[in-house]
Amino acid sequence: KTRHGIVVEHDRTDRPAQFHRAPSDDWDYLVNQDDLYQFLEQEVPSSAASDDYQNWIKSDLLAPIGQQEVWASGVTYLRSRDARMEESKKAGGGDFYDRVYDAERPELFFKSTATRVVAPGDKVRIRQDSTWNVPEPELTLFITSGGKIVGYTCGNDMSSRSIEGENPLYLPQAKTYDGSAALGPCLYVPGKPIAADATIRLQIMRNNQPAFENSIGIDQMKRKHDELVSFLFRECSFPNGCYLMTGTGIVPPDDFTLEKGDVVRITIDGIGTLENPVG
Ligand code: DO4
Ligand code: MG
Repeated sequence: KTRHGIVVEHDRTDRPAQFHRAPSDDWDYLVNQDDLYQFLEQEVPSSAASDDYQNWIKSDLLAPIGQQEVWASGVTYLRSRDARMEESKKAGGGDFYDRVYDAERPELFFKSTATRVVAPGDKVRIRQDSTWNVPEPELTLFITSGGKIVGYTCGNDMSSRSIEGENPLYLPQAKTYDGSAALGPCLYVPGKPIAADATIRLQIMRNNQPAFENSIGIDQMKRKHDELVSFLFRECSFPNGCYLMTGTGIVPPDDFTLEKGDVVRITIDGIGTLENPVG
């Protein structure tokens, strides 16, 4: 794979949303601009747009990441709080999740370096020492080093529920391992906040049949995007900008676990579909 993808949602009726290959080889420099939308409007000619978005996604798109760190927020939707209280019951836990849902300070954790992030079409992984695994479909913000949200992508926060449920102190092992994150298919740059009524859809295919599917509106999230970003940037700087997954509102039922060969599809309005087989 050789190229990064960008979808620019032009705010003009004569120029609808368009997919472009990144107009520069220096991804970190390109995306870390507070006026990224204006830059793309001026610098990327309409004629450079590609109609062949779906084929690009299948064949040649890198994850939309250079040297950025990937962080994640947790327990930002009621469904996530309830699922985690349930899974940690045997460990005598649960109360943490209830409290963090209502606390002023959100849960933020370091999710991944770029090297562990999987591109569209490539395999995400489940841990061999984990018995209960799920994908977490999450709207993911791209934030510049100046703290401005300039883009969005689909994120998969692959998680081991058995390891996390055993003890909350195992969270980094449940969340961070090779192939535990996927981002893509592109960086979506709308020039304004993503539509408040955007929907996240998760579909898990097994033997070409849907094994689980569900959807949720991003308006069901407890926290505001700016609120999460302001906590993340309190005592951390990000010279190349960073990604922040905003938490999952979709958790499959407790008897569901991912299997090798499943295909995870995460679709968010405006951004497109991030599809990854499970390896
Ligand atoms: O509290 C553990 C992780 C939460 C999380 O990843 C989520 O809510 O999406
Ligand atoms: Mg998550």
